[in-house]
Amino acid sequence: MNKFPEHFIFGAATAAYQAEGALSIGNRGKNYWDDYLKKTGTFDPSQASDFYNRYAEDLQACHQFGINGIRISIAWSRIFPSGREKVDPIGVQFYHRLIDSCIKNGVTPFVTLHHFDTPEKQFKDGDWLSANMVDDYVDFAQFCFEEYEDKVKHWITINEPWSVVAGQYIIGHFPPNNQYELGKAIQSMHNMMVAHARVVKKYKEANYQGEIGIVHILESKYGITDQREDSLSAKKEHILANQFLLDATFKGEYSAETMRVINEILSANGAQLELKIEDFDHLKEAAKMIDFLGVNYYASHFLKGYTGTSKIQHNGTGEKGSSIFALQGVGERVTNPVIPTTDWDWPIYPQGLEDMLLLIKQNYPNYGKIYVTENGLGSKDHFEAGQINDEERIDYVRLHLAAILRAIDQGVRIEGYFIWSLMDMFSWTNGYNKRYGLFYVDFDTQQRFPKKSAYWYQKISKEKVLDQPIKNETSEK
Ligand code: BGP
Repeated sequence: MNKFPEHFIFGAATAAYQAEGALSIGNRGKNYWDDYLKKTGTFDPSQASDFYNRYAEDLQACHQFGINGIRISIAWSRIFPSGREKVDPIGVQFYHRLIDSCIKNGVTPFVTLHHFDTPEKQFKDGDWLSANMVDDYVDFAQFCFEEYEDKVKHWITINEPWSVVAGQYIIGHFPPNNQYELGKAIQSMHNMMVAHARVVKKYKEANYQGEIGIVHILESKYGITDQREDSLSAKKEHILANQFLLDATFKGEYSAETMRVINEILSANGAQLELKIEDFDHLKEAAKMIDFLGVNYYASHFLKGYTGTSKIQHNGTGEKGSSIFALQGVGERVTNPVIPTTDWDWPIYPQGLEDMLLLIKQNYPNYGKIYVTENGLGSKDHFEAGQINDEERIDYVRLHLAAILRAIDQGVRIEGYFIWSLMDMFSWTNGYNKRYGLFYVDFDTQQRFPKKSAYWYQKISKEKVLDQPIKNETSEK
């Protein structure tokens, strides 16, 4: 079937720090990126896409282009400049105006409470490794529920715990820029899941009339060959990056297999994990209450057995072929010669999305429902006489929407898709030349231009039918 369900959301995604700019407006407090980016001088986030001032225009464009859902995030340090206690009414009012504008334009807001932007104070106190941080985050979430409950009916607790810890403690391109600290990464993921669970409980126990979920980045992992050591590496990376988090989200505990592999990874890296009994009380209760899972999907990975020490090189420039990713006690990501990659070395493999959606249905039958909350193509995009012919983005999105339709046909409950991103934005570790938007942003003037993909998406959203068959290469054989 090429047809989407009647009430399917054709959305687009943003995140506060990547879109808003306006970093010195009101009493906004810093988050952990501000000083780091200033000090390293890598990229300047101060303008981003100026969404703070231009949201009304962007939401009108959503309305015009049939985009009926948007992911936004609330910047914690705009509400609580020091992360706790004292509220800045200027920040609070900004999000009222933004949310009102979504509603006025018929664009359902999905609001994320933490999108990579811990306030500076909590970051300095240890970020997700600190118990105080978790308490402060729960208070912030509760404040937002009380403040915006009559307008926001879809809440996301945390965006991509795996990416946070991979960036902070494994790859080292997010502050505090630690590398290969697998122990801290796993501990931090666990603590984020407990924080998530406490927030889900607060929301559901207060009986708010809306739904709440979490967003995980879920990339499928395959052995590059059928050899045992390659499939084992794929399995290990899957357990580390996907299964650990899915178990916490929907089982409220880690399965015996998860714990066995996590312990193997920890011991290969000379690290340990501290799990408290009461953590599992929270996780178990929240697993029964959660309403939906947000799946972010860009790529899958092909793994080869690896016995060396960790070595990682991040491709933040778009120089194809420059990435390295090998983890001690896990495996090495390698290029699959028959799978295309982006200039940033991300394998383009829509089948991996279908496989992941089916895995969720199979292994976590209480998942409720799924929104694909991010998917899109980062590319350099050429602006020629006011036109951006981003055919490759259209192809990318079409293939991933086809994978979603195939999963729906096989019984997975998927209720929406949010393209990353609505307009071109600031990319945390790639700056401004990695563009994802349906709308091109001229970062000198902040003028917006619809790309060819925006017109294509408009048509799909209107007709609710994909314009090509949904079969994949494998099923055609
Ligand atoms: C996701 C994040 C987004 C966004 C996107 C693209 O992991 O949730 O915030 O940045 O990836 O990533 P990048 O900008 O690194 O290409």
